[in-house]
Amino acid sequence: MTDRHDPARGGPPLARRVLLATLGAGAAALAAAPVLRGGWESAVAAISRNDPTGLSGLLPGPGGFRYFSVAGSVPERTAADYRLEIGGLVERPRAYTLADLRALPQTRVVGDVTCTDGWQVPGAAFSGVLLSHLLDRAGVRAQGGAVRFTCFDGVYSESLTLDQARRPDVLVALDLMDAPLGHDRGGPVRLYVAPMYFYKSAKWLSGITVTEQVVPGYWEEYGYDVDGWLDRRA
Ligand SMILES: Nc1nc2c(c(=O)[nH]1)N[C@H]1C(S)=C(S)[C@@H](COP(=O)(O)O)O[C@H]1N2
Ligand SMILES: [Mo]
Repeated sequence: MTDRHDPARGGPPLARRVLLATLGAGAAALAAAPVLRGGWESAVAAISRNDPTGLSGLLPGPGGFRYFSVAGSVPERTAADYRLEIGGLVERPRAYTLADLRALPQTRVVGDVTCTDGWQVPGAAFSGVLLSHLLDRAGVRAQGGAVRFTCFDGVYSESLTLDQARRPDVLVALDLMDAPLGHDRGGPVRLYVAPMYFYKSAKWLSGITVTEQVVPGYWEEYGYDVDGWLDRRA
């Protein structure tokens, strides 16, 4: 068995999901089936929002998205105080402001957002700077083999191999449906990794570090696939 959470395999019906979300906040949930980890994810999101019923993580938010944060509260960053630091194994480390990022060539990527919990947002349009463009500007050194992402929530992290990071459908996203990303969606800047489960798309992005090898991210420490492909043939 793999650690994938393929919705095509079918999850429990909604009522059971609610129950799992309520009861799943224990170590047993981590050791159990992938479906239970979906419940765990809901439970963490719900607890972090101070909702003991576990229901809020199951309700669709604006545009069909559901709010997830493993951090209890996340500071807001504005155009004045937002910075994205790019460093690690690069020739030219630097910090970008939001205006710097907006001044770079913008790319629009449309994908079907899919969470391992089973919810989907078809045809989500994210726009921003290609990650490959930022990596080229920074100049990846010969030893660089992977990219690690850190977030200003102070908790979440993700990673991609350099090959994955250079795909033309991987964005440092500033807009969703042609409007600036709001705080709940991970704004002002989040990652959008279109070909992978949405847990790869780190919200509140604040750091991009080129490393030698992949460093497993937050959910990957709990058993999620480091390669979060929606479709293995991608
Ligand atoms: N910083 C941060 N990024 C994150 C997460 C998180 O908890 N913290 N959750 C991930 C998961 S599991 C999902 S499904 C999506 C949820 O994004 P949304 O809240 O915009 O729907 O963000 C991903 N990126
Ligand atoms: Mo998720």
